[in-house]
Amino acid sequence: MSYQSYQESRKNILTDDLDRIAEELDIRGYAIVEQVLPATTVTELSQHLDAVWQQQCTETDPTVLRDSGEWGVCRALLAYEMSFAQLVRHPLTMSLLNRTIGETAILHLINGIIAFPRQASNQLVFHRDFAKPFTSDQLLSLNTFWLLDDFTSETGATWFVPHSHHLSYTPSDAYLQKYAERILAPRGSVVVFDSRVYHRGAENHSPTPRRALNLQYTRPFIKQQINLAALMADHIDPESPLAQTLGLWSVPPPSVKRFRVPPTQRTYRQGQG
Ligand SMILES: O=C(O)CCC(=O)C(=O)O
Repeated sequence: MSYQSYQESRKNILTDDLDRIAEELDIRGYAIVEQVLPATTVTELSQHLDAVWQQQCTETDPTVLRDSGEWGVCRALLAYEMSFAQLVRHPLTMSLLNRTIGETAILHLINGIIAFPRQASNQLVFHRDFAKPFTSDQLLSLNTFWLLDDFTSETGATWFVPHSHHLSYTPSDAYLQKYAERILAPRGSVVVFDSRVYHRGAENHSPTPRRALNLQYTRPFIKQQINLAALMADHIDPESPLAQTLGLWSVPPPSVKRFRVPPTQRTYRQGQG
């Protein structure tokens, strides 16, 4: 295809699917990638998610979960089941992080989202996962949203508002409703999104729960939703790449004395950013 090339404009050339994902992420704020997880992995992770949810329902009274808007939100999955670690540093995620936030990105949260049939949830309202009253010329936060069930209009596929990650204000309800688009994709897909893009869940009209895993990554100087670094410290090798992604290499020194050690020994390691 021919196009007119201006001296001041660089034409984006796509050489592989990662280029396509990165371009859509930049321009639209999200991209869908199908057939990432094999069916056996989806089944295994779905079973683990169901088990963790049962456990979290015994730890916190379901009435409290409902009243606090936590119903169907299964937090800090990794602290309950290490199998979820395979998603934390999934090759697709790492490639995208390296192109966007940088390789020192840390995991901000790892939550399971269960949309039970015909049940209200806090996720049904348009929101941003990184809702801060400022914009940045560098990407600060990125999500990978793994679909464990088919996302259809019946099961309550998520709505996204393209381009809304660039806005410094919240669009009107009329705009959000008019321009939102649905993620219709099969289980095993992943939706990669800029955490500033507006999105919302939808009511599940099917007879079975609709499950997904939401992983969010930020630059390492941003605090985690739950202190995953502390929670996981005794369960992983502190020198492993997983430890870095869980935030164990970007811990503020706990005292003046611990700050005044050689920089190579600091708990907030050199070069983490
Ligand atoms: O469940 C959904 O479709 C949306 C989930 C969501 O908005 C979130 O986890 O931030």
